[in-house]
Amino acid sequence: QIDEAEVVAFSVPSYACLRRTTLDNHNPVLTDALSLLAENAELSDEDGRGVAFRRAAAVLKALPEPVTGVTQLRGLPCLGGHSLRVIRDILENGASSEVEFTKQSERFKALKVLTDIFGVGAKTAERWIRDGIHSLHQLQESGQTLNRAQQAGLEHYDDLKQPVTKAEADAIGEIVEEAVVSVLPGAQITLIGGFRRGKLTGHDVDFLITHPEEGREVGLMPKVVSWLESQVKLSGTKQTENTPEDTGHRRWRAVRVDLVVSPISQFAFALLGWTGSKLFERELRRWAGHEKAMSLSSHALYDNKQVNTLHYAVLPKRVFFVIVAGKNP
Ligand code: DGT
Ligand code: MG
Repeated sequence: QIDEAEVVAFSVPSYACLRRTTLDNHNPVLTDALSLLAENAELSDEDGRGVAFRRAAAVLKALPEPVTGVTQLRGLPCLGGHSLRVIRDILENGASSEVEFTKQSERFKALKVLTDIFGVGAKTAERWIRDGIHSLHQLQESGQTLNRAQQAGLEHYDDLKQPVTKAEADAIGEIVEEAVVSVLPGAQITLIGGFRRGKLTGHDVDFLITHPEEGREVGLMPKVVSWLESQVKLSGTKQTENTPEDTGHRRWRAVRVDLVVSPISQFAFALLGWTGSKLFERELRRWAGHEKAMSLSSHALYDNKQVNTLHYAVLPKRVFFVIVAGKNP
């Protein structure tokens, strides 16, 4: 039994955006468990619980060493009774019964499989599950009508489930850059999302597009999309066009791409707002609002006491798609 006085106690700011957090953390078993419960809550339309588990996981991610006992967590923010129960369970028994139960549950497994299809959200998956659809096979057999995104998602399911590497993100960056400068010379693209935070893999590749001259970016997105459609086939059949020697790492594969266009006057806010993580952005906005009486969005930052000084100029322009791409053979 460890003497309580010898136990390291931690201290972290309560707003996640005020903490320094590294890519790797010292408590992956605990943070994975809490993240799984967060995911389950989000997929079950329980966003409040989802955020609570995300916040708890984020606090553990910020700790400088592994947690060995719950007494070390005394006084830490964002650790509610439920999260603490899960943590204690893991520290004392090696696993959390709730996490293990969730992982094994048919409902969670079905929600995961179905929402892993590009274009399928929690609501749609929920409806399908109510209709007895729990697997891709059952979905295909069911005769459910799928929209275009979902059809592409199903067609490229295995590809899209594979994490995107930084090398692939860079290769896609070159294609997107070519598209963007072809339709608007002088336009600039910036890698955003997880890769901008230094992650080595991601579930998609996110880019922010702007032009140094305000207004030139208007109408850009449909042109970029048509260029890509004509040049790389957004959900085409490039795989079958591989020559026999062009297999292996150079084969074509589908990757999720998320493009955001911003006028240069909003670029800084868009860059900050789309770099993530989702929890970081949420906390930054909460901190701005509660502590600074200011409103932060991906478009602007304004002082709540002088609301009239700044207006939202335009609505966000954003498009998601699946790009079937690789290095040109
Ligand atoms: P990933 O792709 O799984 O490696 O991780 P991230 O962090 O790249 O996440 P992703 O791609 O879903 O989103 C990139 C960032 O963009 C995210 O961290 C916050 C922001 N973001 C995502 N979805 C939305 C949205 O619907 N609205 C706004 N304003 N921002 C969003
Ligand atoms: Mg991303």
